[in-house]
Formats: sequence, C-alpha cells, structure tokens
Amino acid sequence: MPFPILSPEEAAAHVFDGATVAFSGFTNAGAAKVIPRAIAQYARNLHDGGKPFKIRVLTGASSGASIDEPLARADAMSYRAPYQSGPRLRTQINRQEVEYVDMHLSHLPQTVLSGFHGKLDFAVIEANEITPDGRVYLTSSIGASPTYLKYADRVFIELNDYHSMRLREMADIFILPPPPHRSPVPLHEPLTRVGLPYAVVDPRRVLGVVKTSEPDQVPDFAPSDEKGRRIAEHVVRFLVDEMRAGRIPDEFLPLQAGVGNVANGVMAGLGDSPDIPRFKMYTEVFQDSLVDLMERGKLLAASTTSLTLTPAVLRKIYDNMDFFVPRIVLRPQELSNHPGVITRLGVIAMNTALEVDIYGNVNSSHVFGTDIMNGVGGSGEFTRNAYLSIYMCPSVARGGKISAIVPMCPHVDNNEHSVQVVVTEQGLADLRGLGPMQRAQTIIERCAHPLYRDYLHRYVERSRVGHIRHDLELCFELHRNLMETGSMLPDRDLSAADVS
Ligand code: 0RQ
Repeated sequence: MPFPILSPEEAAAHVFDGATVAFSGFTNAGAAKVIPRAIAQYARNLHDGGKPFKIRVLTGASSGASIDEPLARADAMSYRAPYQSGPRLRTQINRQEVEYVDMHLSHLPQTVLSGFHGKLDFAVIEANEITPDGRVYLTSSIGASPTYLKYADRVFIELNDYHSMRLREMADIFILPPPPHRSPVPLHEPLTRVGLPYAVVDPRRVLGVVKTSEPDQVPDFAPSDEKGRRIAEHVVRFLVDEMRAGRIPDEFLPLQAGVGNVANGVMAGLGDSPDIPRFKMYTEVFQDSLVDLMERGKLLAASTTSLTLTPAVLRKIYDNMDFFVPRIVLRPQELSNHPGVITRLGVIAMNTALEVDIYGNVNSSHVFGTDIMNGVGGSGEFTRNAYLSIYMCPSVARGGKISAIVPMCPHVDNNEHSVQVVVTEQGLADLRGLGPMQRAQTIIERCAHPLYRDYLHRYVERSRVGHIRHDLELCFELHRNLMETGSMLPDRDLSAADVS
C-alpha cells in the first residue's frame, strides 16, 4: 500500500475551516462514514476552544445518518448541495443556518467540473480498493464520486472491507467531458456498458487511507399501508390498460421509481401483478423491494447509481453475486439520471409529491413554499424527460388536516407541462391531452379526498377566467388556514369524516 494508513482523527485534522469537502454516498449507500464522524468531533473540539469551524459539504445525494446528521449535530456545516434528507440538517437549513443548494442530481458533476461550487478542497470517498496507480473501486454507490476524485485537491479513501469485492463487476464509470465536446451517450438499453469498472484519481493527491468495516446505514421501510396498496392498484391498472391500448409495447418500458415507502409499495404491487410483464429499470435508487422482484424473475435488469438496501437485503446480494452481477449496472449519477438517455429509453417515471395543484403542478420539496423537506433530487430529470411521468401521494396527510390536492402549490418542482398522471388512493387522473379546465375537473374528481372536493370545485367556479382560472386572493387559503389553525379546513369535523 503506497498510501499512508491514517486514523479517522488524523484525516479529519487536515480539514480546515471554510473548506469544501465532497463525500461519497448517494443516499446512505456507499457513503463515507468514519471520517465525517471524526470531522464532526474535530469541529466540536474546536468550537469548545472558541474557534470557528464549518465546512461546505457536497455528496451524491442525501446521506442522512452517515454524514449529514453527525455534521449537523456538531454545527459543522455552512453549505450543502445537492440533496439532503436529515431531520437535524433540515431544521438548520430552514433556520437559514446552512445554505442549501437544492438541484437536479445529473447536473451536479458538471457544476463541479465548471467550478460553480468553488474549489473542491477535499474528497472523502468510500472504496474497497485503491491501486498504486490510482484506480479506485467504489462500493454500493457511484454517485458523483468519480468527479470528486478527479477534481478534488486532496483525497482521503475510506477503505471499507464490509462490501463485496465483486461490486466492481457491476460498476460502469464514465465522466462526461466538458461541453461542447460531448458525443451522444451510447446507452441503448439499461444494461449497456459504456465505461470502466473503476474511477481514477491522481495518486499524488491521495493524502491517505482510513480502514473501516461498517455497513451502510439504510433505514428499514415501513410496510405498505392500505393507502399505499390502493395507489399501487391504480398504477398497475393504468399501466396494464396502456399496454392493452398499444401505448406501451409488449416488452414494456424501463421503470424509474423514487425513494420512500409509496414507491417501494408500488414496485412490490407491480411485481405481484400477473398482468405486468417482466420488466427492466432505469432508475437512480435500487431499493429493497427490487431484490425480491429480481430473484423472482419479474425484474430482469436494473441500471442505478446506488444500492440503497437495508443491511440484510444487501447481504443477500453479496451472498449471491453470480446471480446479481449480470443483472445490475451501477453508474455515475450524470448517466443514471441523464435526460437524453431517459428520453431515448422511454422511461416510465414514478415519483412522489407532497402536494399537487388542480392543474398538475407538483411540489415535492417545500412545505408552505418555505420549509424544505428533502429536495427535488432526481425527480425533475426523470419527470421532464420520461415517456410517462406519474406522480403519487396520499390524498390527505395528518388525519385529513392537510389536502394533497390544492388550488395552487406555493412551490413547484415539476410543472403541469411535464406531469402526465396523478395518483392518490382515491383514484388516477390521466392528464394527457387535457386542457387546464379538464385537468382541474379530473384531478379534483379522481384524486382529491371527498372532504376537499366541494371546496376545490367552488374555488375553480369563483376564480378569474383566463386560459387557467385562479383567484390570487384565495389560491393559498388552504395553506393559510393550515398555518393559522393547524387544519386546511378548520370548520370541518374530521372525527365524522372517513380519512382512512
Ligand atoms: O410528515 O412524518 O411528520 O407526519 O410530510 O410524508 O407521506 O411519509 O412521504 O416519505 O413518501 O416522502 C415528497 C417528501 C414524500 C419524498 C416526499 C408530511 C407528512 C409527513 C412525509 P410526518 P410521507 P414520503 C428519487 C426522486 C422528492 C425527491 C424525489 C421526496 C411527511 O418523496 O422527498 O422524489 N421527494 N426524488 O405528514 C405538509 C403536505 C404534506 C405534508 C405530506 N402537503 N404539506 N406536510 N406531508 N404531505 C430520490 C432521489 O432523488 C435521491
């Protein structure tokens, strides 16, 4: 090993106040683990001595328990991009203590190489091997690590022997050159390979290696509830009908599914349906339910940037690599989420909304238009470029006090021009080919909870007539009610309503 072996504390002590540090990890999969914790402790020690210490943090996507939470608990972050999902960090962002750049995930590598985030002082990357000539074999996610390894001034490798050494057989790594010297990415099928099994670093910039044996900290999924099952049923029926109508070919189209319990439940529902043929995925996150589908032969192949799997399920893959290696490709996020490839393959995208307005604009990220939940993540690049873009959510939250169908979203991540289908447990609104007033009627009738339907119809009837109807005095009345009284319809007796 030509690189110095360091303790996490020795590595952390190199990092200086104000440094930009890029960590591996797309979700908790493949996230750096021991060095971020040591940096958090280092920050606490400096703070106790009255010294300032905050770093600017980049990752591939969220990294909750591994990176964001320890650093947030130590008040050690001043800046964060491109996606997060940690409760503590979320609070700091919403108090404006941390500046957060919420961005499309495929754009991240290009913004790094172009210097949009400033100079990259450090990269901290989890790997299961680094060779003397600088080949780096990554672990359970690729994310933006190849870019970070290429552009960071100084690099630390967390050499984690928990992961299977055979992950490199899934890896397909290729960095897009800067514009205008880009050729079309020759990906014609989810399993096509265009790159190398390793990322590359200039060995002279590697300051050291820290050894670990820690699993990824991916939390368990909640079992699918009744609403989730009904949402899954609507999606399955719609896709089967689309096949029968000849708008989805018999061999089906590759699927993308967002993160979370709803998406996990919908994928399980698709897997259980005898009417859905065997299919492939072109997605960014490979979640627990997909492993079972692959073992049953329903899911034939998947392209992803991360294996976001709970430890027991990841272990299943590692114990059966002969089966999984030929079926999974792990790519950098600029390829897993590449708009051109998503369009070429005709991906069916299924993502989750916090709320949807009556015209089909979607808010997935900002409660009240002000408070960040997680971020836009990869939802934007899939929604805008997919063959079919589907949004799913329960029709109400908090026991009916919140309607997910609202007159106007106070923040829009994906707009009515890209969103084609909206699904709640109440039903499915197919918006293709519909003008604004038809969209409004369809969404209210099919997707809104009965508690809110009359209100929403009245809103449309009373609004100013144009191509789209809106009343700028009342469009946020439900949100204002929620902020002021804790319920969007304060006068409704929810105990009498069926909000199950
Ligand atoms: O809050 O837990 O305090 O009760 O929001 O709601 O229903 O558990 O939602 O976990 O499926 O996540 C959109 C956030 C959904 C997620 C979002 C409250 C509700 C609850 C969470 P409590 P659920 P889920 C792939 C693609 C954006 C990025 C994306 C997400 C909490 O899917 O972040 O899709 N997506 N990326 O009570 C106020 C409303 C609400 C509301 C629900 N209308 N107003 N609060 N809640 N609706 C991933 C990547 O790119 C990596």
